Amino acid sequence: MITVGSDKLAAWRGWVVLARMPPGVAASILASLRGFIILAWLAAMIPSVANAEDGYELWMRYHPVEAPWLDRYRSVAREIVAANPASPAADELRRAIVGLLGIEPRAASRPTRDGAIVLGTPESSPVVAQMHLDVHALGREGYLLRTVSAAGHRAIVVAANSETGVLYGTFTLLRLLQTRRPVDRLNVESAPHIQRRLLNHWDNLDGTIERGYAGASIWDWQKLPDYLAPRYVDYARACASLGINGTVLTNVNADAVSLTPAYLKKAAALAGAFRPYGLHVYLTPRFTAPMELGGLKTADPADPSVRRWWQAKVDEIYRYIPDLGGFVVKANSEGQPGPRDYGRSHADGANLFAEVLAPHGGVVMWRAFVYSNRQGEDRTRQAFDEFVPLDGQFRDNVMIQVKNGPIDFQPREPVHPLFGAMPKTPLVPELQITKEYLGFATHLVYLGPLYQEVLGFDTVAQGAGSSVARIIDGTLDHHAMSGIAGVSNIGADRNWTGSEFDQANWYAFGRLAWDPTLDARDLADEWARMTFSNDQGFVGPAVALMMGSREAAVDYMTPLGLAHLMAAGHHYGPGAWQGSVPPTVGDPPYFHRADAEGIGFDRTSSGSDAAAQYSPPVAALFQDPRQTPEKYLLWFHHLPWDYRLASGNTLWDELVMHYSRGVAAVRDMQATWAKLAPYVDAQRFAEVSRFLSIQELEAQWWRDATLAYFQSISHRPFPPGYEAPQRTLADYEAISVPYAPGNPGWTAAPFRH
Ligand code: GCW
Repeated sequence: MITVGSDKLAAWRGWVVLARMPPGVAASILASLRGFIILAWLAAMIPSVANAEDGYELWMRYHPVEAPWLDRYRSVAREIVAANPASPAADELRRAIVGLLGIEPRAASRPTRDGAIVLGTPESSPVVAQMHLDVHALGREGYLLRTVSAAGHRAIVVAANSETGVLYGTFTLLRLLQTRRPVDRLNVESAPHIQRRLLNHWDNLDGTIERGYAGASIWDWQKLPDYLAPRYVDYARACASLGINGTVLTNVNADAVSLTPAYLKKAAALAGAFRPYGLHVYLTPRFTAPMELGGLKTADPADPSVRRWWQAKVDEIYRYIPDLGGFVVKANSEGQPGPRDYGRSHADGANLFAEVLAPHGGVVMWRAFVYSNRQGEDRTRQAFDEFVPLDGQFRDNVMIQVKNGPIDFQPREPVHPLFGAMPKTPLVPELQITKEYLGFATHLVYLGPLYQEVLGFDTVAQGAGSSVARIIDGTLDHHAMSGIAGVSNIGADRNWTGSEFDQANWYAFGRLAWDPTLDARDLADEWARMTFSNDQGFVGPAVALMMGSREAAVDYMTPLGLAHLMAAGHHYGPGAWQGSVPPTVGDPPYFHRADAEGIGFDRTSSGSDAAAQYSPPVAALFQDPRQTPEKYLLWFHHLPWDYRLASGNTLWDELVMHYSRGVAAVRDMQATWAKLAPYVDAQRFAEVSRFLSIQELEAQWWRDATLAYFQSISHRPFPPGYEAPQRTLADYEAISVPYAPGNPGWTAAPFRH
């Protein structure tokens, strides 16, 4: 295919437009300098499926607005009144107005005409100060957008208590324009529900990313600190556009080298690039760094020399990065060192860091992702058993970071029983944005519904209405601190996330971090409009496709409460048969427990009793297979193959139906997407199409391989109308994926000096 550079193409289209105009008009346009801007903009106005886009712009895609919105929007965006015209907010607004509306807004120090947009805080902007707006309740990061009369002119004011708040408000105003909402009578106020809204990058210093499917790390450690790639600023813009205010630069499987002066300088350079966007850097200390870097004999948190070492190290870090957010720590988990190695508790370990960070205002996010691989134990129980007794023992600046479910980012899990069980400790939910267990970058799985399911889950910890959202935002237990973390899916791929639609997962995470009560469908709608098209012919089907995609993946991977049936290690593709007999903890057969009688993990009182870790009303539901929601059925119960479900079907038949439905759903997604070609540029359209073909093949692989295996145990026939697997179980078992990405081996993190 011949591709034309987009600027050349734009110029060409401009000439076409010009040639169609009356000669006098064309000449006068060409005569003026502004004419060139108009020309380029007109060029971009012509929709063309040939014009390739590569996804780099994300949802901050300021392409021309169509009539009738254009005139309405132009009339409110003729002038920018900003105390600091070079601020990120003013810069973003200007860039967006030029792109969206094809006009160059005037920069002014006070409104001189109708249609001004005033940006600022009461402190920074005399114009805002004169409006006497009540910004107090907005807090440090909230903002308001209001249509006002200023200096006798009609204006929109974006006001906040900080420049970051102004930036967030500006992005909200832009979202309204990008999604074609009316902006003539604005009255919007918003403040974040959660204070620390973080991306967790699992990026290694060698440029690889654990569970990363979008290429190498975007942090170019080798060129830092002297070279700052422009991409860092675009990253910070994208985060700010959602309200994400923290970024953990490095893998929780930590490398002590990240705390050496050379690397602290690199991290400080990134922090400098992010600072104007309100984005704070966090680091991941390795627990044994005092030994590896400091030459101490121990890393025992009770040892005074260890404390002194950390104190000095943290003081040093803050000299490089005065506004560091704090530490995220993985300890005594999957081979990482930690306080348990010295007979100390997780509270002892967390408090060690908390004590040395406190004078600098830093926090510790201590992960609860600990589990036992001891034979006979239920892996889902351990975090609860280990952490609940520690509730109340953590210092004020410690938060416990808890994965959304008790296993590990499965397509579906019931929420982690720790939510609601540690009322004295602020809990940070950890969601995975990267799709480790969801088909990597080539499966289209919109995670908004998963996040919403988690955040909206009612733990009934303190009576009905004790949702996870209310626990984590601090309102239920009156905590002064709150946070939320998403494991990033960002890499050096041009489109950032390895696929166009995976951008939506970054988007949905960020928006829900700001307000966990938002609706996943609304977020899909916003994202689809901003990223692709506002045409209703596109938006409706695209949103429907996105909204069904997570359930499709659950169906073709792990329906009815099954979990962890992925191939070992890299987690790509099915592997329900993998493991020894009897299965070791962590192997798929350990999780599904299929045998001649039936399938599922008994976590009721007759089994591991993990159901009892939930609050009594919830535990009572999970205890009884008739009351357990079917989506969690085999998570909590081992049931006979002929057990009758609500539908009247047997469990075996229903399993076949779910797997088949998942494949059919992917085919529907393909058919939907095929119809959307007229609305999407060629490059992105083709990529999504090809990825959907891969997904369809792999959904079929998942269905056939998994059912072939379960059938070898259940010995039940496929229900009428349902096709048998395409190949034999032995064929599926023989498939191996030797170099699947993102799987560096998690006991790694060697110390290299
Ligand atoms: O999801 C699992 C991954 C590991 C990861 C670990 C964790 C960073 O398979 O690669 O390690 O969880 O969250 O610590």
